[in-house]
Amino acid sequence: MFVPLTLNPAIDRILRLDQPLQPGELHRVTERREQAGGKGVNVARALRTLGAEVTAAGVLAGFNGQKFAALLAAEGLAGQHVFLDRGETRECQIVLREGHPTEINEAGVPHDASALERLLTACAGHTLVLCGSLPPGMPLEAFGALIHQQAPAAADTSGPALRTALEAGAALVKPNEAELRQIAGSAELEAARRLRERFGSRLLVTRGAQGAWLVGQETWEARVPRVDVANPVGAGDCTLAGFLWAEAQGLPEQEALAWAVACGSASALQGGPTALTRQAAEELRQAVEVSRAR
Ligand code: TA6
Repeated sequence: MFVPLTLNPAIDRILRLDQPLQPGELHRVTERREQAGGKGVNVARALRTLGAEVTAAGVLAGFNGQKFAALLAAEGLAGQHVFLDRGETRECQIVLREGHPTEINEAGVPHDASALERLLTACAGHTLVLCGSLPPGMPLEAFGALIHQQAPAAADTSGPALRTALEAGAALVKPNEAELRQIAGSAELEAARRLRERFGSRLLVTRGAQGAWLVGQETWEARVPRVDVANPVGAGDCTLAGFLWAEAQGLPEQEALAWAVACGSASALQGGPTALTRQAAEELRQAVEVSRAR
């Protein structure tokens, strides 16, 4: 079973506006939706859609934590949670206008190692995937030790935590181009190759409409036809899920890469991870081209 662990879960509040977001202006909300959020939850959604057995894990707190668990259950997604006795699970506001998201993410609730340890004990023996930003105050050394001890299938995070994941020997990391630039100074393929040479991790680099690179022993490039993007939020999470699922089916990594970009594009096309269907991913999979990157 896959266990995507969202280190810093959130209630995602998705707001559609009547006009483009402009600082200082009044905006009317035309549609409002709340859902359990954070990258691991999206990974769990996409894995379930593909037919995998999955439980979304996270450390929750307060009323928002209760709400998170209820929202997850309402979607029929299995959850494994530890509740803190203080604080509030954070909220992320996602403002959508014509497919362009503006995200305003709160920092989250701090917690010490003991909550995480309890959670990991409950999830032992399953395929762990570490997802999203770290909770405030979590030392990078503790995150590095987590990777070292738990050997997750992948770590999808950003900034200093992404660098720590590489230093700790994560099997697979999934930066987008901005995250690659943050830690490598460039979003070029050569920068990803240098990280691979230095740290040994495989890198799944998501490139939006350009597709993705997989940088491992070999380097693969996947291209997907352009789609009309309804909501790109969470597309990278679905890309990771598609890759992990396909490799778990025994497919070679270049085919897993094709499934990965098909899932990411299908999610963006269909309106996000909650709307993703396996049929759409399968259809796009036929249109994905994978080749060795030079
Ligand atoms: O990838 C989109 C998303 O999963 C949103 O659901 C939102 O909750 C956010 O990412 C959290 O990301 P962060 O990097 O703040 O942990």
